[in-house]
Amino acid sequence: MSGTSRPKFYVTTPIYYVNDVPHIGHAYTTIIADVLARARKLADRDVFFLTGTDEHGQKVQRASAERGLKPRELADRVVVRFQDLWRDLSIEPDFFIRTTMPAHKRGVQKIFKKLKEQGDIYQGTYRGWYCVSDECYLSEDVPEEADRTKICPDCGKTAHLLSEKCYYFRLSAYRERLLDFYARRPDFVRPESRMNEVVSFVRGGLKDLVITRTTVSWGIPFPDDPDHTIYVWFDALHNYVTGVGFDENLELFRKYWPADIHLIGKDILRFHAVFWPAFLMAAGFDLPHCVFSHGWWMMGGAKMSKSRRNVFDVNLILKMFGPDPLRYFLIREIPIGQDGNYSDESFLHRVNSDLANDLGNLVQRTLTLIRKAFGGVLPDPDPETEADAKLRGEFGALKERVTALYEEVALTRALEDVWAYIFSVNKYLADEEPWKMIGDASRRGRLARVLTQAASAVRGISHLLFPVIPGSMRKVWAWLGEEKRPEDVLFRDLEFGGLVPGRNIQEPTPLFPRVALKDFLAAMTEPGAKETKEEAMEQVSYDEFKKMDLRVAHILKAERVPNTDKLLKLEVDIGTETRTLVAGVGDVYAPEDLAGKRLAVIVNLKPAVIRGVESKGMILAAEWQGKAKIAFYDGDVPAGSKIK
Ligand code: ME8
Repeated sequence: MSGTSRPKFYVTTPIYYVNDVPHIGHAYTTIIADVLARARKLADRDVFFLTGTDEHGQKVQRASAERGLKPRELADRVVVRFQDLWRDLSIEPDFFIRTTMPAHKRGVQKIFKKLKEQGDIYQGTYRGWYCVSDECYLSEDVPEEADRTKICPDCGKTAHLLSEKCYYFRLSAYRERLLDFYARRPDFVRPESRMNEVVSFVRGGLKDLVITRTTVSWGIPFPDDPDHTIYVWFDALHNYVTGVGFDENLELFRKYWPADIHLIGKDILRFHAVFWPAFLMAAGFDLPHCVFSHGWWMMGGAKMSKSRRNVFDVNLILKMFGPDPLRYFLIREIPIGQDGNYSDESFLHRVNSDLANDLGNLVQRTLTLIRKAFGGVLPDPDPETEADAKLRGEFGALKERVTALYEEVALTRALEDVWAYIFSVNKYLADEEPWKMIGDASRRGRLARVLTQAASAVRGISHLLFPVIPGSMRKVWAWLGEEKRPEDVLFRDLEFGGLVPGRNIQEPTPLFPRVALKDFLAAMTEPGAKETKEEAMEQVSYDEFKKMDLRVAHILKAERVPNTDKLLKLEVDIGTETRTLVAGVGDVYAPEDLAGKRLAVIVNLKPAVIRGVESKGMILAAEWQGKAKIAFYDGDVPAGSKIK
């Protein structure tokens, strides 16, 4: 690829919370970013692609306590799940940032110190509701006699009243500058409809922002006042500057900042399009070029999310199909910006119809014919006829359009255009009927021309599709006897006639497996398949199992943990002593149903403090349809009996 003056392109995804494992929604944003990064590289841009994880805050702190882990331990486990999934989906970021990295923490502290010194930050007290699920302050004003809890209007979970000392960021002072910025840069937020939303929000007036917490210890200490930690969102947003070198690799930072595209889901638009530019203005950084907000993947009419339990196991699809069908489906099915509904039927239709039938068959048919007719080596062809020239000409126009559509982030349309061309090539073959020419010596030159044309089209199509389905398209180039990989050739150097005569064309294997709907539905509806499994199943030795002290326990007393939806505090007799446990089963079992019951408990689990109650052990229960099901012992098994 060419010299040093290539324009840069810096693309980011949100950094994802590590309270839970990744699902299809996270995969969607990250696949779009990967496709853009690959397409820009082929357009000769110097690309930096950043993704990562958001590891601090109350949500992660709480999720780790529920599992009896330290926040860092939970983060270390979950981060691997993200990294593994990205690898399995052929997603190749240039850097994976974790907000627990020391360089990130130092960068954030440096920026906050500067903002404080220059008067953008001041001290105060906050009183209002906070939704931990969204890590978000509710905007409503609080009356004197307020309820302690309130339903969060965004996610429907319970928000709790907070009253704590904090630092504020003077966001209100940035209203005019923001409006002026939006007016100058109407493309700052895309799609356009989202820009309008942002402008009317800011026009409506901006309140100063709470930016520190005193009741959340799992965060970056606020400079010179370590009783406060930085509110997780303002720690997280700064990953976009620290992940690209601020302030420890300034050469890298100067090269790539500002970001060209921050890709996000529409749920977090305000943070990126209002608060983030205000912070950057205050800190004196250049502003990003674009915040691109995409729609939501829904299932059964609701946004897919782990907390709603309407996500399916991405790993199952990967096991059956490899990465490319899912990448293709997510990009092709809905234009970025709109919401889309996932169904197993629509996924499989795209695989069987678009990938296996249209594209897979074209590749298979063309290469197999070349092997059959010429032993895999194309001889010199006859000159082009009008139909041959038309196929070539159409490719030239397609390349112009598709590369422009990649540039505009119109990825669905780029794929639609490539597919229209695939139809043309399939029609060309149907019209020319090369299979009827095999063995006819007088038509050898013509046959060579038709197959050269088809193979050139396959080669070109594979190059244009490379950003979306890289693994399969690399295979096609290798079968065509190309010495280079698609990523080694720039879009502008791609020519229709790039096939060198005399090269050896390989025997293709089926590119995309065709799967029958009933087999796919059966696999997807197996127990557990709809839910992403929490941990990869590792084998354990008997010695490891033996370390767990499992006992029969008798429940003496059960009561709800105040202000929680599903936590119960249980007093249990484990034979040798009475213990207190906290169990997340209160949404299924009422306390009065549990008193007197016998069940299995792991008694040597490290104690954990959950909502202020020390839990010394854990009850065992099955998880079914998102709810706990406890197996009770009937009869009179004594408390303390060993389970092995
Ligand atoms: O919000 N459809 O992290 P998060 C489409 N840590 N995209 C979806 C989706 C769905 N159903 N569900 C999730 C956070 N996403 C913060 C971000 S950035 C400085 C901090 C994607 O783990 C989408 O990109 O809740 C959404 O914005 C993001 O995951 C939210 O991920």
